[in-house]
Amino acid sequence: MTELNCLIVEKRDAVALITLSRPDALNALNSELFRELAITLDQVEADESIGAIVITGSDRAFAAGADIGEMKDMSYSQMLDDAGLTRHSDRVALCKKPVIAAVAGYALGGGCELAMMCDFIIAADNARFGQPEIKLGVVPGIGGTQRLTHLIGKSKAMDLCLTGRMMDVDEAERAGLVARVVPLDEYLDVALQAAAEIAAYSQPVTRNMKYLVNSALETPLEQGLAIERQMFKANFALDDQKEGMAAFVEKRSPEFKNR
Ligand code: DAK
Repeated sequence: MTELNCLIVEKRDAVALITLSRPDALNALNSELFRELAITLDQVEADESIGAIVITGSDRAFAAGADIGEMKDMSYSQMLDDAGLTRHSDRVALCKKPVIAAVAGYALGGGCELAMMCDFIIAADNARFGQPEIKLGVVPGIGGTQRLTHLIGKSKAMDLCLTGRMMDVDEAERAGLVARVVPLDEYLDVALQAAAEIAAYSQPVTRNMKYLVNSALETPLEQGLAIERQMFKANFALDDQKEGMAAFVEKRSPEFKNR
């Protein structure tokens, strides 16, 4: 793998564990980190032995937002250039393999947005989420008004975006932002365990599953149901469908071959 300054990347059997690592800045997201994340995801996607990904930070912070020091003097034309900070900022949302965010501590601004780009969030009981951009004189830029509103509804999204307040993990779970809340000393293991479980399934099926669930947010119900029905039928072109159903009938564990 490429030498990395802002990430630690480990392979845990069929799971890639990506740890954001800028401890002096609470993992603030700078252009180097976004670039490294994009390169890493390119490599992980190309590696057939990896079936799922976990992105995590530290116990104190998943990420406290974009790097304000890097961003503060940028001009409008630099922003429009789609270089540096803006270039790779949505790469996680485009990842074809399942991605779990394992969040502890602060997930603010771009940090909350990065967690929402993942497929689901497993949070430690000290996690805090928010979109504090309003306090800096800007609106969110990578999903804070859009994905957040899809996930938790207009009223709470307005509350968070307009006041810039943080919500604790219980409120985040009630609101539907977080899939599971676990004690701080367990959140990473629980996320890795969930990722290992997913990685053992058929990769073409997990990829289609992501596509379908994401489609539900963007297509009318009738259209979404039609796509789902077609994809269900298309599963029968996969050896993995034959294997999965044969294994059930033969009362054994399936061995998926990703084809
Ligand atoms: N950027 C840079 N440094 C940060 C940082 C950040 N976002 N957050 C924290 N740090 C640094 C602090 O400056 C401090 O550094 P030193 O002073 O020690 O050198 C160190 O991390 C520890 O932070 P604190 O001393 O402040 O720690 P506290 O426990 O007192 O407070 C805090 C923790 C998370 C409440 C506080 O640090 C804080 O409010 N941080 C800023 C949170 C924030 O406003 N985040 C939103 C940033 S705006 C886009 C891409 C991305 C974005 C938008 C568009 N495009 C591609 C279009 C995203 C925008 C944002 O995220």
